[in-house]
Amino acid sequence: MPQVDYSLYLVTDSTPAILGDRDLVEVVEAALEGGVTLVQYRDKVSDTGLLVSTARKLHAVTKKHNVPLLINDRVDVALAIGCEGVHIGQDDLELSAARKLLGKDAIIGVTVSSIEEAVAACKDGADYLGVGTMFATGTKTNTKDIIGTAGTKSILSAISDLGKDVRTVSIGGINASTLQRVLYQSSAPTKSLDGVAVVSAIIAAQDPKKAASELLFLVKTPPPFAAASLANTSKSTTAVDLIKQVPSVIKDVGEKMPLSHNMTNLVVQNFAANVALAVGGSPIMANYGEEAADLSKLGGALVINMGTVTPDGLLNYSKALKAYNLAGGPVVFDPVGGGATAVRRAAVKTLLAAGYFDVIKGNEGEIKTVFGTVVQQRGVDSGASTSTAFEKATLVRDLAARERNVVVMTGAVDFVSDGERTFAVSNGHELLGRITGSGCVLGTTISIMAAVCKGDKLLSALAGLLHYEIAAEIASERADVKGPGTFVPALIDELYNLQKATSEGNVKWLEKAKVEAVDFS
Ligand code: 3NM
Repeated sequence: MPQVDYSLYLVTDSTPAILGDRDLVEVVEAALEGGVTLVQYRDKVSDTGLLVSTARKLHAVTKKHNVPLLINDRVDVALAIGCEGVHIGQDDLELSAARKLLGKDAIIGVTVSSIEEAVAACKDGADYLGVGTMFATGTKTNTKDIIGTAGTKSILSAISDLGKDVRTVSIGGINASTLQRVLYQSSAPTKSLDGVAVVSAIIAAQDPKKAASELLFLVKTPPPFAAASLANTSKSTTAVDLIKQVPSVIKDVGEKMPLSHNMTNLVVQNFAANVALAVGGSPIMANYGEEAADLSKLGGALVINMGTVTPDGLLNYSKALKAYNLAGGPVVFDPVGGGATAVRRAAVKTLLAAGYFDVIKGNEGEIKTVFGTVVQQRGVDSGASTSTAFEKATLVRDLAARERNVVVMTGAVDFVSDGERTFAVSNGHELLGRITGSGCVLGTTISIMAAVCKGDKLLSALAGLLHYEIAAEIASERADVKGPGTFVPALIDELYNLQKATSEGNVKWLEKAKVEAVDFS
């Protein structure tokens, strides 16, 4: 069988809501001209006679473009027109029967939404899997599970463990704004998606040819937020080497004064703006999502801090997140109090589905919530720790690997990981736990480092942690600091002093860094 290209898989829909009053065959032909690599004719309602005649017309145009045509569900229609294969759902004819009818050369794909279904389909000889549902979609509302990039990644890992060479495409809610992230974040270390399947992003597009060619370009191009990191193939792996690079990050901040766009809670607006300035950034506290398209083009970073989340706020965060993802500007997520209420748990899920976060920073309760563990936080505080250091490090590593980003868990010992490199940082001071917003402004600090250090997001988080926590240590030792009240201005002073000293080449303060690689062996 010739090699099938699964990059951009068009699934048709003939309903007026998607196709409008246009002719399906013409729309598919335009999509083929735009670069669609595989077509599935999916029509759940038409009579067999119409199915066969439409399929025949579609086959004529797909053949012209050397692209295989598959029929959804109906093996009889595929046999009648002699096309290249079928796609079957979990409730359709079983795979072995379809194979018997169509023969070994036919392309047979199966819809799967769990590891069990994926493993069974692979063992039964599927050529490819349609893995979904990625995101909730109006095109098909009776889907079983919304599995997101995390669920997709676990399915890819399971297939790769089987040692079977089965192709995969993701389906559900994939369009120009989600496509690159889907491919990037779903990718497991040993297996990536081969492409994406779309319905409305092409069939409902005003110009299906243009839509297809844009989507195909996006399939072949790394997402803007990952390009620098993917291009950097020589990231340092040891604590010593990373610490050596911290001064250059802080110096860069001093030179570039990157924008730190904060969509943060009511409590810390002023404090966060002061910290941003002291660290060397340029703060803007802009909570209106519409502004993000312009602000995201200024080379800075965004902080989304859901400490005082509202329905309106959530819409604004999602809008801003998408704008920064598109511009390649780093986004730091601070899921404040994420485990405190059902509303916040839902908000975390909504935001994770809305876009890509370069860094997720939170306390133990918050990071557990983002991972999906049900915890009950007491307000925005983490509450008493229930995990060992090793468990925390493992959680941070696993979440970072799942999201393909950097995760920072704050605490007496902080953990930071990009899924491959994991470090424990023992800097900081008890007084940080006695003032409001100390975690929030760490998020702001990290955003500023991230804006100038896109090639190594872990390094940017580490630079932010060390700058902030060592400043806190130095502030706490000052004679004028008598407690939390006097600690706040001293902390702002010392953040400023460390920026200034580092920019002038004095990096002695970094000798205080207590960073250790976590050994998982
Ligand atoms: N199958 P759109 S979701 C046909 O999850 C189909 O198995 C799905 O449409 C599944 O690209 C879906 O417009 C519809 O979101 C996808």
